[in-house]
Amino acid sequence: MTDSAEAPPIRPKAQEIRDFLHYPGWLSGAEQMALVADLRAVVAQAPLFSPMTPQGRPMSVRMTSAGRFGWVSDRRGYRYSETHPAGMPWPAIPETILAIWRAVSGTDRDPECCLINFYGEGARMGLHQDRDEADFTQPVVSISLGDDGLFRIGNETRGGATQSLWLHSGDVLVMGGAARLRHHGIDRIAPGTSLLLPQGGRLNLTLRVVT
Ligand code: MD6
Ligand code: FE
Repeated sequence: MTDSAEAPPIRPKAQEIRDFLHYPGWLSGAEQMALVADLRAVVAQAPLFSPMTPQGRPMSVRMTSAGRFGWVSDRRGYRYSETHPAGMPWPAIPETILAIWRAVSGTDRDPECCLINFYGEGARMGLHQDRDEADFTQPVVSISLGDDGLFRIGNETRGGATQSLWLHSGDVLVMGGAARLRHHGIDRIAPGTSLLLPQGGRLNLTLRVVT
């Protein structure tokens, strides 16, 4: 008998866009489904919540985290926290997610935070920099699941020309090197473009070394 194990997926080559590395369709459909199952287990332990902006308005994105640190926001501002707003520590980052980081990050360190963002119809994320981590030589790796999201990339300083790309389910994006402090955000999602999540919407995971 021949080996019945499935062949490993063929990985895409990176496409460089404003110093970001974009891997369109890095994850196979089966891998995306496995990731969603792992994320359900995380969300069962650390429920999604709607963070308040420091201005006191609820964000349109719902969030939770895995790893030593999670990302929280309230009247005290945005910060990393070792506990969920309900008081418990965050669940561990699933091995399936660590494997993606190890394949694309180019660093020996493992991520200390996996931020899970859920975008329902109408949710967006304004242009921002990720600059609350201690070491900007460590990249941020993002994984997109579910509906398409329109990602906008700007510059290190505010303003100037921007460039947009659609992120599809299974795409991986690496923000390292010269891209690490560029502004970026999600203008909108395209509801109904993916069947991965039964209720629709978009999940984005961002993996970071915090300390
Ligand atoms: C999102 N992503 O894709 C929001 N940050 O929903 C981010 O804010 C992000 O995709 C750092 C690096 C890659 C990202
Ligand atoms: Fe970001």
